[in-house]
Amino acid sequence: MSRFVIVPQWQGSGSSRAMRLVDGALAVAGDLPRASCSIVDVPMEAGESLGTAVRRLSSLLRIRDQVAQELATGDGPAIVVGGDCGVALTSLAAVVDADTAVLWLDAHADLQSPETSRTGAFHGMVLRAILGDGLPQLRLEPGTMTPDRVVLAGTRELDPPEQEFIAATGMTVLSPDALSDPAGVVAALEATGAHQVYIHVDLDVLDPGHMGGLSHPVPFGASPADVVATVRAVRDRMPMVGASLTEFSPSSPDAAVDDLGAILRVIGALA
Ligand SMILES: [Mn+2]
Repeated sequence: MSRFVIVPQWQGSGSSRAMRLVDGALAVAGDLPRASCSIVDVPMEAGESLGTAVRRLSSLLRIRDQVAQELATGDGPAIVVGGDCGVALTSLAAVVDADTAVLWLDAHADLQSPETSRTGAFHGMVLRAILGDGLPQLRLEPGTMTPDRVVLAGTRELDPPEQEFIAATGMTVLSPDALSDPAGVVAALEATGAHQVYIHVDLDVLDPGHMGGLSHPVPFGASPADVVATVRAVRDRMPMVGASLTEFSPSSPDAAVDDLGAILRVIGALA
């Protein structure tokens, strides 16, 4: 799979520096083969919450439709490059079926709901939306993806409502250290009973020592080598139906260059 859909969406982020996600998406695109990239022309305006608890909902819905159209018209599955984590909803929706597991590589669980989120930032709610919770206009149909088919990995910053949701559903959560044992991650995915996988990489799964361009860095993360080895081991064992790579947020073009080596190694494992 070597088709990339670049989505410079910032509207799902809660960061005051969310616009850096636009620079990040375009910096990644600049290092990928031009012929294999389509860049979605996302609106720059913030948009409105439309009376809901999701900030900038109107823009998120518009971008969702644009990305869905691009994924539907292009040739075969794609790797969707954010932008914020919210793009994973549309990316996964295009490929998911009942035999698909999700490997969610992220420092955070992204399991807030509109009721529990303090920021209204959709990128903190996206996995919950994938599980069918949240606004009816911005989620998967309930039952499409279920908690028993999700493996969170590299997770190390959970808010109390997320901890409660995980405890209630029995979702599998693997620490960053677990990524040094790719066979263990593969085993967790096989234990879901699914035979194919969707892989989501939020770059904040990486340790801030390896990745500077993060708006929500969390210490004690994984190394790029462990993430790459994990993705390769998973793909050796089961077909990957789609992927997303998100949240690159460089402070400047020079700073972006420092991170692109690690990012391209991860993309190389996904592609
Ligand atoms: Mn995330």
